[in-house]
Amino acid sequence: MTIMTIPTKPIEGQKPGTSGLRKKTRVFMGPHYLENYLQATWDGIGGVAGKTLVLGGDGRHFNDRAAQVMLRMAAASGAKKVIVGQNALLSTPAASHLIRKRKADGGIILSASHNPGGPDGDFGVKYNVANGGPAPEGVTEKIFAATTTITEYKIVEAQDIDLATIGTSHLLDTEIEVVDPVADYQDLMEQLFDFPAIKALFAGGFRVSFDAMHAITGPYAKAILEDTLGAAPGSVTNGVPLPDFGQGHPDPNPIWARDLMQTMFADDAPDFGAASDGDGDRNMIVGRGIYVTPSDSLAAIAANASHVKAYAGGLKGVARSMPTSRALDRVAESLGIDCYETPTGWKFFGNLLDAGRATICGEESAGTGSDHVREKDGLWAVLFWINMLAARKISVAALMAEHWKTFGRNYYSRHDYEAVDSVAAQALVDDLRKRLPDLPGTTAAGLSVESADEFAYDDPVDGSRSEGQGLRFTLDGGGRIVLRLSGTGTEGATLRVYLERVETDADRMHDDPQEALAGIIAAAEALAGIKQRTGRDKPDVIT
Ligand code: VG1
Ligand code: CO
Repeated sequence: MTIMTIPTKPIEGQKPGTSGLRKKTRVFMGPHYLENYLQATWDGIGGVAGKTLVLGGDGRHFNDRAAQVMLRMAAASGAKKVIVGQNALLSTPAASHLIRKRKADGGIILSASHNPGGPDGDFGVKYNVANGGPAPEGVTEKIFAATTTITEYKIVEAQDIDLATIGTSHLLDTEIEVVDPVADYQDLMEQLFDFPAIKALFAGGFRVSFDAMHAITGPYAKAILEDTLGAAPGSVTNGVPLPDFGQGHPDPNPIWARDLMQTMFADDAPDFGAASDGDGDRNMIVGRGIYVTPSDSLAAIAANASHVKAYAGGLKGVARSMPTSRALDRVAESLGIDCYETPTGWKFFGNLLDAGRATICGEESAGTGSDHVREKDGLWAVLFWINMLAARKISVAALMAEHWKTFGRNYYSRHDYEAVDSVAAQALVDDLRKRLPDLPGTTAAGLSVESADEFAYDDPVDGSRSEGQGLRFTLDGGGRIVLRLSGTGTEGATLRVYLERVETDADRMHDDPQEALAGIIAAAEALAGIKQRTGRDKPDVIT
C-alpha cells in the first residue's frame, strides 16, 4: 500500500450551503470532485493526522464508493481511527450520537438529505464537528477557502475495505472499526423515552404507520418500533434503504409522502402516522385525519415535554429557526423560558445546545431535536410524539385542538418555487431588499406592513454574526411573511415563501390553512411579484 499524491486544480462551486455540499450525483462522481472536497475538508480543519472520525451515509447511489474514497484519504493523511456504520450507513442523528459517544474529533456524513438520489439525483457531503453538530460557518468558510487553493490530494492505493462485516481492520496505520449503525442510537432512545409505556400502548391495539421512504430510517424504525416496542409487523413501510429511494423524493411532507397521507385520511386510518427523510433527521407527524404542521409539532412537543421521561425536569430554553412559526414562542412564554430565533439550518442551534441555553430546537422544514444529539432527529420526534400520546392517553387531533385552544393557532404554510431561473430569483430578492426601508406603513393587498427587514443573527454564545438570512415582513393582525432562497438545491434557485397568521378566535381554529392564509398569500404576491418574476402561476410544493 502506498500513499499517492495526486496533483489537482480547484473546482469551482464547492461551497457548502445550508447543510454541507450538495451537487448532482454525476458531478460528485466526476474526476477529482469528491477527492478535492475531502482534501479541502482535511485542510480546512487543520488536518486529520492523529484524529478519530465517524463515517456513514444515507445509502444513496455512490454512498458505497464515496465511503471507500474517504477511508483511503483519511488513512493517507494519517487519521488515527475511522468508526464506520456497517455498509457505510448511518442516519444523520446516529452519526451525531456516535461522534459524541466515542468522543471523535468529527465525522463525514454522505448525504444530500431530502434531495432525491440515484445517478441522476443528488449527492452530498457534510462535515460535523466534535460536538456532533454540523460544522459552523467559521469552519465551512475555511473548507471552502481550501477548495479554491487546492493543488494536490493524498490517497492510499488499496483494495476496498470490507464494510459489511462488523469488526476492526487497518488501512496503513489507520484503524477502521465497522459498527452496527442502529445499536447505539437505539440505546439512547431507550434512555430518553418510556419504552414500557409505549409497549403497553402498542399492546393495547394502538396502530402506527411509519413511512421510511426507502431511505435510511427503515432499519432504525423496524428495530425500535416493530422489534422492540411491539408495533404490528408492517407498521414500517418502504423500510429497505434503496440507492435511488425507489425513484422517490425522500422529503417527508404532504406532497412527497402522499401514500402516508392517504393512509392517515382513510376511514380505517391508524392512530398515528409518521415519515422521515433521506438521512433520517426530519420527521412528519400525521394523526388520524389531521396533518400536524412541523411548527405546530415543535410547539406541541415543547408544551408537553413534562410528560416525557428525559424532559420531565423542565426545559432550559427552546429555539426555532427564523422562518418557523411563532407557535413555539407562545409556549415558551407560558413556560417562562427563553425562545431563541436563529437562521435556517441546524448548525445555528449547536452553540445554544452546548451552552445549556436550549433543550429543544426545531425548524418549519420538519426538523425537530433536542440536546441528546447535535442534529435534528426524525425518529426521536416520532418517539416523542408516541410517548406523549401514551402518557396523556389522547389522540393527535385532540391534542392539537387542546393546544390551539390554550395558545391560539398560528396558521402556517410554506410555498416553494423550485428550479426557478437563478438570475430571476436573485433579482426578486435583491429588488425587494432595496425596497425594505420604504415598505413599513404601506399596504400590501389591503394589509398594512408594520415592519420589513433582513434577518441577521448575532450568536449569543460566541458573538459571531450571520447576515442575509431572509427578508421578513410583519403585517397588522398578526401576519408574517418571510422570503429566502434555499441553500440546499442543486438546480437553479428555489424560492421559499413562509406564511403565517395568528388566530385567537376559538371558533376559527379549524379552517383550511391555505384559506386561513389567503390574505397573507395575496400580500406576499403584492410585495414580491412572485408570479410575474418567476413565470410560475403556483408553487411547486406547499407544506
Ligand atoms: C432546508 C431547510 C432547512 C434545513 C435544511 C437541511 O434548507 O429549509 O430548514 O435545515 O434544508 O435539512 P434550505 O436552505 O433549502 O431552505 V436536511 O434534512 O435536507 O439536511
Ligand atoms: Co435530512
